[in-house]
Amino acid sequence: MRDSVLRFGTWLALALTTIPGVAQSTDRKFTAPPDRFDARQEGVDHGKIELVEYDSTTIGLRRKARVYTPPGYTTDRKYPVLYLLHGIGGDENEWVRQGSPDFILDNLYADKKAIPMIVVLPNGRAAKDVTARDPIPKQSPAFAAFEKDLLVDLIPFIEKTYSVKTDRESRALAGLSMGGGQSLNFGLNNLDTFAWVGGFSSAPNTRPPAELIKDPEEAKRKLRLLYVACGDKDGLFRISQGVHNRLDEKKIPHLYNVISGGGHDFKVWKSDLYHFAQLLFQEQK
Ligand code: FER
Repeated sequence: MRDSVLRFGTWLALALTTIPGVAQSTDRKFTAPPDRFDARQEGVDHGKIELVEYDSTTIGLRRKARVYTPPGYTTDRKYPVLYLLHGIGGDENEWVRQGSPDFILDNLYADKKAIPMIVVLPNGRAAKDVTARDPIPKQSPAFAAFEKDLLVDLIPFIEKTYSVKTDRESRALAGLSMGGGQSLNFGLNNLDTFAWVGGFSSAPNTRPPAELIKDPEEAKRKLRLLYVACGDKDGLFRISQGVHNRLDEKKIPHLYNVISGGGHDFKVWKSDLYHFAQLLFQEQK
């Protein structure tokens, strides 16, 4: 009896992982990045990070962003673009100071593990008089207002300033915590602009899961990648769990990466960038 129960369990587990449309999201296993994946390595070509300023018609200000161009960036080629967003305490410098996005990508290119791309690191707090020191309720509307600034001001600025591809399949949007919530909210609300979306440890600014995707069929058709990840020791874990459950319910393909023992910190977010960047702008391996 016990034996047959066990065998039924094995059969069920196999069935769940092989029947199309059932729990497809949890199949992929993400391993920890290798040693020094985020370190500046000798013998590897390096990209550049520069500071740009653009006119925000949305906010009525000149606003700053950092832009990473890959090693050997040339106007003879057109590159896809990842817009990578920060958290509640950050700005355009947060990823650069704490997340080593340039070294992570330099090292991936050197190993031919990622398609050369431009990474834009905006300031996602779109307001005249709100700072990282303000309480969350004052900051939240500024993070929400960034949707318009991004679509109307920043993306057009990037596309006229850099040698980039401008179709939806050449734009990705991802971010950490508040930026993860922004990425899910803005990305899934603008599938004609973004085909690749990632939420890393997304915060409570994430729309309620039932409201995130208005048209599941459109999402299935247009999304090339939806990556949802969180550490299981993160106080915000339930947000990503809720999004994942809703996506499963609506059978929307996505990758769900639960980082075992992971907290709300850059150890997790650097690992997310390492995995997410390898999946971008190409057929899934
Ligand atoms: C909250 C807790 C945390 C919240 C936002 C955060 C909007 C954001 C954290 C971060 O960006 O690191 O209740 O509400």
